[in-house]
Amino acid sequence: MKQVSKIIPLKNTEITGGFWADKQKLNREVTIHSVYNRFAETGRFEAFKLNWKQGEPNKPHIFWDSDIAKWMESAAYIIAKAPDAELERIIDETVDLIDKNRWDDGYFNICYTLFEPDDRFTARYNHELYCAGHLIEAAVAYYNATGKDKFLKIMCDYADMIEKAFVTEKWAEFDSPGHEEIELALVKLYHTTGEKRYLELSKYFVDVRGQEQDTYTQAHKPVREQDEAVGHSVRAVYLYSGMADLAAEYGDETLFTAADKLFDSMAKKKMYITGGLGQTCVGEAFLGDYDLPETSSYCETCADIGYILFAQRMSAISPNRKYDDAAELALYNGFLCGLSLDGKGFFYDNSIEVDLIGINNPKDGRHKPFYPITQRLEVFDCSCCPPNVTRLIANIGELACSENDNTLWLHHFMSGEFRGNGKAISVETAYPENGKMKITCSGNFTLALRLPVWCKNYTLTGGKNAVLKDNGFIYVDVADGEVIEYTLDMPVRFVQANPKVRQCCGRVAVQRGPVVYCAEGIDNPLPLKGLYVDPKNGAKLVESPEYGVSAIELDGYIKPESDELYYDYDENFVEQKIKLIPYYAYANRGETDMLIWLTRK
Ligand code: FUB
Ligand code: ZN
Repeated sequence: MKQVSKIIPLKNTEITGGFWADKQKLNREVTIHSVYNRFAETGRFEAFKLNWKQGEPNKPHIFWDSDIAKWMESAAYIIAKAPDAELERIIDETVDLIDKNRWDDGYFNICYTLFEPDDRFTARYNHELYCAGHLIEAAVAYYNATGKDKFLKIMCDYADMIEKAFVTEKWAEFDSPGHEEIELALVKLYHTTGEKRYLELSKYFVDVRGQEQDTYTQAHKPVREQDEAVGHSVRAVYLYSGMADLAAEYGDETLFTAADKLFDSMAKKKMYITGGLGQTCVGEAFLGDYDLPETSSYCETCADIGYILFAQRMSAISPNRKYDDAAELALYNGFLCGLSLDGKGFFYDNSIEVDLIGINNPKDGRHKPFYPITQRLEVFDCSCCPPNVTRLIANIGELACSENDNTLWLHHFMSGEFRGNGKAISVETAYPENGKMKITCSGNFTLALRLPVWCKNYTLTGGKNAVLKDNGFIYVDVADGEVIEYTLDMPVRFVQANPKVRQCCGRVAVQRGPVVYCAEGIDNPLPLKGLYVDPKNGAKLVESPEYGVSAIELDGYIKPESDELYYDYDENFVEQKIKLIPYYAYANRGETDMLIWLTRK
């Protein structure tokens, strides 16, 4: 199996305007600093001094290394595009602390150094390799952004120590990591240093997985035999991303085929309409196929981030719109919902339906069902999501394009410059507000444009020999200086779920382009399930600059008032306008009911 294309890296991309430029501006000016402040207040940066004493506040936690690592990675991507002395100072200070407090053999881990120095690599679930992986990713990002290699060398020493502990000297007391992450990180370290041993170490961790009989950490069977996404959702998508990386590097068809099956297991049987992943709070995990509860959804923001990164890898290896369409659903809905419009608040778990009566019903205290939080928070005890959000937004340009010798693929639509080898494109678009794209080409090559499966009509002008291939991309030959006008028709669509999704039977969701819409109680009469929609009535766009895309108004219905609890069915309805907003924008106006799946008249 040969990798068809390679991702165009951040350094060869510029986001120049539109939807994602706005999100990156908010990320750069507000979110990265807000997360820094919360992490400083809670002692996460202080913890790197390794001088916490019993009885002091802010006792370090086993994954604080990774929280700060993801923050540093985010800051590195921001610095790469917009130099920032303050961000650089913070990273350099933290790197100095890592250097000062690491072990002579290269090991670094705050909690083990402080609390269990004799127990390194004895407890599979304690996140040492997860934290090491995120620190490696941060070091790679910082080196690529600044050329500074101190952090990178520190993490190479740590990776070398890990290789000794797990492979050459084998004194570690477990085989595969309890939380996947290091696999994909080691491939990045290999790409940056050219040291093949890091690739081999990543392959070791992927190949050794499967004998622990542990579904929660996807260690229930060898990864090449896995065909269903199970267990903890974030662990899963990080593992699958590592599998994709290794399939590409080794041309391993079996590994790619397994990764493809796992992708389909999520995209076709376990993904919410929002792209959300993880149906249950129990283990932050997947449930069975088509079992998609709404008020108790889990849908951790990190899970969608990992899924988007997994899809990006798969669609570079073997360009196919199925990967990008599913990633786009997660990107514009399940992922983006994790961030408040003001850039300071985050969802850790994301609701698919908010029913405040159900949530606030008096409970006997013995059994209160799980409900996701209804308002975003600025920081959590377990704060993995906030710095994960900042790093994806800061690096969003890398989602756009991949290339090989003669073709450039446009996977995700955003205004920007994307420079490949001997070929480049400049994209101007207001996507996802509309589907119009003006693509100016530099060089003579084949341009491959994704045609989302939701798009039934499109226009394409410019170029020659345009052909839509089975993988859902339109391939068109372009000449230097040529301008391609590519427009996706984006009507409001009413979407139904497979009847096997028992929770959604008889209801419809509303989508426009990649954006899924929802009704909030603040805009509509309650109960929201008492709103009836008729897809035949069409829909009206309502300009809503505060969201970045239009809101939608439907000519809907409600039932006339009645004092009866039950009574004979009738066809009596009262007309009722129904206002819908983008799902990613819900819960920005206070706590209120929210519904995606609307009752069909
Ligand atoms: O365990 C580290 C991170 O914390 C996981 O990826 C998240 O699900 C949260 O549990
Ligand atoms: Zn998270």
